Amino acid sequence: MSVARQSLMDRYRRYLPVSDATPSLTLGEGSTPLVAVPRLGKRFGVPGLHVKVEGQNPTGSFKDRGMVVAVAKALEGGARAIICASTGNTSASAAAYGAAAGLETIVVLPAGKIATGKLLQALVAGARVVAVQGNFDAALRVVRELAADERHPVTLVNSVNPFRLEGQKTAAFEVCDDLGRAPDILAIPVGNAGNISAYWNGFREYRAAGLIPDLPAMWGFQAAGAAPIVLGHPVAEPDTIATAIRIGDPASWDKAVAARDESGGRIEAVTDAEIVAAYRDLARDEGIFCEPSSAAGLAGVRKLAEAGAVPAGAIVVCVLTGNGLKDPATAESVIDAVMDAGISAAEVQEVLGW
Ligand code: AN7
Repeated sequence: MSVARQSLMDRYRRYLPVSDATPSLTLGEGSTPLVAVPRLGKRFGVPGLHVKVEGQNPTGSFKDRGMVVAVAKALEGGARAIICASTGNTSASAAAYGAAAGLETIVVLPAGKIATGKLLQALVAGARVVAVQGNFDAALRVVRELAADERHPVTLVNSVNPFRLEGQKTAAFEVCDDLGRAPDILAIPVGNAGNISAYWNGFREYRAAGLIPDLPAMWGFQAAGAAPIVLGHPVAEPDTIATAIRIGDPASWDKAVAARDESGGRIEAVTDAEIVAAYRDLARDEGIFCEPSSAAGLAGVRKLAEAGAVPAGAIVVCVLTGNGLKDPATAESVIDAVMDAGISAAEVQEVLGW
């Protein structure tokens, strides 16, 4: 357990459903950097562009914020085991916090559609991993059914567990604490739609507490091949390179629509090509390596800025939900080849064209 750094549950204790009866638990989650990205902002025509680097959480995604609360509450309630469906990051986080809490962890994944790093994280942490022949939506139906079976008591830690969204709302608090205000626009990828809902809750709570005067417009972005909220109906066979958000029937659909409408925001689609371009430009302009799904918000802001929809001078925060190291296969598709050379300086100079 990290001791020098304030844990997420301690930092925002007064806003969280934790009490003295809640076991303390932390792997060092939260307090992630908000980074100004002026070079990318110039490229997009958005000088006030910032990114919230959630890939710096302990398991490399924002999921740790909600998982620490959900697992601590599961422990408080006497649980022995946790279960989730996942496109990858939830399972990596559940496996890590489950291990730290001494709980058995079971994860159910869509076969063949999980980025390598995420799968390895779950397995190394000792989770039992089951791959099913179906997509995330089918896997979520399976774990809901399993969690309802009283013969095998197990706590469901998908974002339908309300403690998950409680923990995740702390990212909105941090954005406000760092900026001294809310951004004008908060741009975020949308998959199961829990995170956009959690951020909206966080901003509203901070305003109710008198800590910020204004709320941001919430801009959510789905991948074009997995855009049920944009289309207005579930997608039976979602398909995108951004496997983390390959979800056709989001559990928090209504909450995301409410966040959009109450904030005067929008939920739109971006293509895989737009996602990959933003992912690559972020790394090359700013040195920040996010996972492809995480770049959906950036891709959306770029597209809407080109359409003239970003007001001049706006402070825009894009949430980078996960770390690029999780998905080496997509990285390989955008990189230049390694240059081979002999061992002498002259031979290295030759391939460098010096
Ligand atoms: C990097 O891990 O759904 O809209 O099972 O991993 O709250 O679902 C992951 C989702 C964005 C979408 N970015 O967030 C899972 C899972 C990354 C993600 C999302 C996910 P939600």
